[in-house]
Amino acid sequence: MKPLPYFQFIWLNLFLGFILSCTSVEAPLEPVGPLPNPHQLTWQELEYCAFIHFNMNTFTNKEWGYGDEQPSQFNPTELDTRQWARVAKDAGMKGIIITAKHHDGFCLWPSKYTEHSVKNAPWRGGKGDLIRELSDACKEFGLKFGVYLSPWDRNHPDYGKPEYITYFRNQLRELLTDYGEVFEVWFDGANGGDGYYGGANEERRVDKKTYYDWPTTIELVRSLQPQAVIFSDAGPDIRWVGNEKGYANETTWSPIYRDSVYAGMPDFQRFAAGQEKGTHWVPTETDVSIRPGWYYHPEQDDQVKSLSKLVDIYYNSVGLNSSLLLNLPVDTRGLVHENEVAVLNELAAFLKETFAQNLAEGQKLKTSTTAKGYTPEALIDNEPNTYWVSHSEVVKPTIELQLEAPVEANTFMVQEYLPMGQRIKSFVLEILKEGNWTKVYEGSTIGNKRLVRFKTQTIEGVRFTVNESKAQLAVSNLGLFKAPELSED
Ligand code: FUL
Repeated sequence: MKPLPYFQFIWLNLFLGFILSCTSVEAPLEPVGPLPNPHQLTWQELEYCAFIHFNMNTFTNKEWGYGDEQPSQFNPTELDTRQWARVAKDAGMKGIIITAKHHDGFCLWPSKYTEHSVKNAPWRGGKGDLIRELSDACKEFGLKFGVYLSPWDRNHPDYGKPEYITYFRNQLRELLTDYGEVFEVWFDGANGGDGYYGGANEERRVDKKTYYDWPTTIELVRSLQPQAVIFSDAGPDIRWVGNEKGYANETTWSPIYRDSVYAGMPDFQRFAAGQEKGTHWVPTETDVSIRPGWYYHPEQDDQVKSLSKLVDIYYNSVGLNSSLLLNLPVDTRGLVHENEVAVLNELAAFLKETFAQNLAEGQKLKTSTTAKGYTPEALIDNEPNTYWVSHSEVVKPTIELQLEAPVEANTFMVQEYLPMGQRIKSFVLEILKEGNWTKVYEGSTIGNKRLVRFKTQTIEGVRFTVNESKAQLAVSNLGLFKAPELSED
């Protein structure tokens, strides 16, 4: 059959939409699984958090300590977790995740199960507990608090044997019992290799699939902190984005075939895009450091990422159905360095100015289809829990924003209503300028949030067309914004 000319096709759709909205019998909106659980939904709203790498490596100027370091080397001079929390809060971040123990095995809390911790460090006369100080600071500043506990331990003599798993779980129990509510537990996929291992100085390889018996550890987390989401390559709740550069995939499905993934698997990158037909909801988290290293190195003081780089990362993580976990390498004083503070404040000001005013609010919306009982106004009511639904029969549904007067804009935002599942497979964005429609972007998935940037121009409208979706659309928010211009680096 010959395809219909475009205008006839649009009219046919509008007509069909009209007929359908007049019919009284309509099937209720069915969820398209897999679906997020309530804890994942809460996490999804955070979008932007701080990762803090601060531990023994800060003092040895390394990225990966071998495990033979001495607690006496850990001695920050001005450690102030309230400064970290204030910086994160001012930056617009919603939580902090701290490296309680990195691969070298040194513990930032006085664990009962090892001598390799702050209890034998000169800091605070051996009475310090950094995890306590940080969890208190997070509470004070209204931030969520999360822990990174390295499964690999290059200090522990039992690493590689079953006894180590008991040790690892004992530590996890301490962290998840003694410090109040934890929002995220972070398990690194990097593990196994050479190390000190209590003086053995050898290479220890583990079977990453079986050694850790993850299901039992996951149960332990669930029993101690049921609201916490668990991050690892394999989830179960949040997955790695597949790179440490700050960029999510253009196509990012939150569902994956979770049962075929395990933490530390070598070809994990192929899971970066997720899978349209995946069996479990496991959204991505984009972890990236604000400097080249995860840990503080004085020689990198002038290599802090620029505002325009961070903005690019923000759009390519938060704006690509992911969340941004931006690492701040706390320095040897025990403070977030001034250079970081300066650019984080610039980023906060940029984001505030960009998203303060949704230019779509109060404007007219025309949709090619609206299912009975829903209204397009739900898209611009500033309410995340209301949403608009298209008719299941209408193909290529469109949402058109008709501006009362032309405005300068350069950013478009759209969000799917996640409790009903991720549906959109591909879309086109057009702008109306001097009466003509021009395509500015063609993309794939949406999910939690899609941000599209286009050249700053004065426009009369925007048209969002979904070319392909798993089912009828359930869209919760739509926005048009004008971001301030950025100077190139
Ligand atoms: C990696 C680790 O090996 C790095 O040191 C860092 O902690 C990063 C977040 O994850 O896999």
